[in-house]
Amino acid sequence: MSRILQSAGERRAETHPLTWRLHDDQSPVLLEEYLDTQGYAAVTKALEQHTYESLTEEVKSANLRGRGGAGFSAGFKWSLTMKGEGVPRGYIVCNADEMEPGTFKDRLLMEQQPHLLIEGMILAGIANRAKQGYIFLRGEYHLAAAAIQRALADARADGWLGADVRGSGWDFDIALHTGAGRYICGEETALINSLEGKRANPRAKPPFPGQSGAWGLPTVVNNVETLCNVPGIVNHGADWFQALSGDLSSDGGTKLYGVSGKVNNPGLWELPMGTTGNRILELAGGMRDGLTLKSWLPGGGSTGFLLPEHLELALDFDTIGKTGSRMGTGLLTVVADNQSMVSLTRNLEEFFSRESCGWCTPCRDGLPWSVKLLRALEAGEGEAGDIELLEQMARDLGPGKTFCAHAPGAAMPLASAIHYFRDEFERGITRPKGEAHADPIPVGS
Ligand code: L3W
Repeated sequence: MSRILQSAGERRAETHPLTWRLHDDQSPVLLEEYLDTQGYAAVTKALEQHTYESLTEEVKSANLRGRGGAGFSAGFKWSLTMKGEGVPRGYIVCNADEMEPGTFKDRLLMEQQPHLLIEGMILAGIANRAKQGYIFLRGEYHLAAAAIQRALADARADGWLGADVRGSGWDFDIALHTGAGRYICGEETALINSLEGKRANPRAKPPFPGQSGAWGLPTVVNNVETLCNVPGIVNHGADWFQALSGDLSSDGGTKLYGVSGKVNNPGLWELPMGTTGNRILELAGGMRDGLTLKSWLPGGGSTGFLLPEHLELALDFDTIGKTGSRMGTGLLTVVADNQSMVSLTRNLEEFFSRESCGWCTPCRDGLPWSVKLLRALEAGEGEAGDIELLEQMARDLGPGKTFCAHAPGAAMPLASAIHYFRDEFERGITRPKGEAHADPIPVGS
């Protein structure tokens, strides 16, 4: 389900830069309509009025932070690639391998507004003097693939891609690359390896991709939503982008927030960055009849569980970061009072265990071990010391112990579930063997 729940009448260009063009019937915005609604105006402006450096500077001062989940400054990433005179070099890679559990925002943008993404990539190409862009798309996203292929062909036919873009003397094209269904390909260096035709193992960083990425050349890897924000910034300026979040957040812009789980009205909304969880849950129509919210994940399986009281907080990178969790992708997964935290955590760790590339020992061996312990607790067959062992494992999977953020991401729901709901884990040791517990979550759900 990639449905934006504000109607076309409510969305405006000045306040909903990502979604204002979208149709209520979810059909894609085609080239002609895109051009009629300021489409590709930012590319024309950038080619006529910007240098590589000034374009990067605009994105940097807008404080555009990566919408893939980590929130790293997009402008800073762009400033890593080599600037100045010389032949075009390097690559722009759009990370469209959206596999974060509970996350479905990039699909909406690609299925319904592929030209916005293409325009953002062209702008990134200009700023970083790249000659080629790649969209690394999650393999299951068939509708997005079709929408992107059509948009690429239309943009190429109209001179926005290919040799001598709009008579500028600069060549830039984009290729669509579909993945084969691995979560780890969302990790940027694993993605680059996969793009090169290698096994998707993450690389050690540094060097960061901006220094040495695909085929050893400077490579900018940005998420779909991040790139879709760039045309607005170039058209209207960094101050306009900053002002979109008003007093709600020091991060600029809007955010595609969403909710899944046992709510009345699951979906997506484009809202000012820093909107509270309470407001987002209200838009989702609250919990389904008879259910109470017990916990929630702020933005994917690799974020930490929070409590209902945290819904009062601004949902932005720094504020949620202070709770020990992360905002991640900003798509909330709600947990109702009749759901088991042990089952939910086991389900997530099973996912992370299956998706580990197996390169680093803590991740390869630690994650299956945590699943084994969680399964025992779920079945009421836990033993004294299991919870302490799980806590130790969450620490051993944490930052700095592995090449990439996969294991630290997996450690977040594990550590936070035990921290906030220890009693549920303890019941896995103390309750009579084999006794069922509330609403177990089946494997693979
Ligand atoms: C230059 C520095 N660049 C950091 C860049 C870095 C990257 C970005 C964020 O994983 C989650 C994780 C996984 N100079 C830099 C620098 N950068 N320091 O900033 O880096 P980082 O390390 O904070 O996070 P990450 O490696 O990007 C973040 C999860 O991603 N994941 C899959 C995610 C799926 C989605 C989705 O579906 N939307 O995001 C896979 O690993 O679990 O928690 O660009 O280069 N000093």
